Amino acid sequence: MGFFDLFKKKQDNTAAEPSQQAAGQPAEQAAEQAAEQQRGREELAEGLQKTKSGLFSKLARAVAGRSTVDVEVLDDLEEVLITSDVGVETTVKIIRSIEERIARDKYMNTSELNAILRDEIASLLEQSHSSTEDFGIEVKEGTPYVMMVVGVNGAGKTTTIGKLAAQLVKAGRKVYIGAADTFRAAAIDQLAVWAERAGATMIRQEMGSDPASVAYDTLKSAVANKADVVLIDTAGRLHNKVGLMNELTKIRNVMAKVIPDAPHEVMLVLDGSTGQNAFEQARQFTLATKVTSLTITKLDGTAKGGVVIGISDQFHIPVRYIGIGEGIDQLRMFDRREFVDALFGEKKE
Ligand SMILES: Nc1nc2c(ncn2[C@@H]2O[C@H](COP(=O)(O)OP(=O)(O)O)[C@@H](O)[C@H]2O)c(=O)[nH]1
Ligand SMILES: [Mg+2]
Repeated sequence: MGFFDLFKKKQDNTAAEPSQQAAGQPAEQAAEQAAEQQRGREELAEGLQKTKSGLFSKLARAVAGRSTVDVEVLDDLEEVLITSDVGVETTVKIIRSIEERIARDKYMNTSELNAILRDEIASLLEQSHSSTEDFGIEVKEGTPYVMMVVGVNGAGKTTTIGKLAAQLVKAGRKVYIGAADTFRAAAIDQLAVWAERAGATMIRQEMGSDPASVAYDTLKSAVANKADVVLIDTAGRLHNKVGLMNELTKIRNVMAKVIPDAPHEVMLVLDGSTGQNAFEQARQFTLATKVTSLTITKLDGTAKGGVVIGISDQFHIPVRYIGIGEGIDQLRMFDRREFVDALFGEKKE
């Protein structure tokens, strides 16, 4: 995407937000936003640096000294993708698609490989936001939008909720957070710290209390206080599948008593640095409950960023957000173009 497109896109967004437009000069503001978006891209590229350099050095090795994409190059490419945690199924899909292209065009130069890979990967990823307003959440006027956040311990649920709440509050939304991970007192306190930093209201009970009861209280309170968004933190104990399924089902059922179509979103948080383990967690959780979106955390400091591609493709669940650091502003709305641009460098037009 060129600078002009960037500019244009931002202007469109501004037009959709009259309150912001009134606050400043539209042209100046658009330029400022374009600059901010550029900073965002740089930060994303920095966050994905390890995945990028891993992938690139492997790709460079795969094509070294070869000019055409032949069977050997494809074999090596397959290995590169698998060792970059893209996953076997998705890798096979990508390779097959490149083979079809070669069969059609008869010949493919290795120098074209990057661009082709970028297109293939982008086409495998689903776009998960229709708008960047409200940090990608479709807030409905009148009823709180309820998101239940699931995932194993340590995946980054609480941190992600805190970061997300901060963005929503920044966008002018009233956010309620339910501390339904009642397993450890420290978990509730940690969430309380995040809620305060974000400027959100947290609803809690004693440690050890029923998570479904906390969720119920949170929704009741959110409705009474006309909140825009409710984020429900949960405990991710994977002691056994049936136990997890029962607990999540119970929370869901109780929420539906307050708001019939809640939860509107069930977001599974996965630690990207765990690579293949994240695939396994996605398998477990999708069996236990209906998962509608994903957040992949800790992509900073890992070379396993390929998991984003494989998990999104294999489970047909869009990636909503990615975590690229522990800081409050280090949660990004996932954008497939931005993601491949960050991995492969911006496309030359
Ligand atoms: N580097 C990095 N660390 C993260 C990210 N997201 C979460 N963490 C860290 O991962 C650890 C576990 O996070 P937490 O939110 O408590 O996980 P939970 O058990 O699923 O609630 C904490 O130390 C977080 O600071 C991220 O995107 N990048
Ligand atoms: Mg937690």
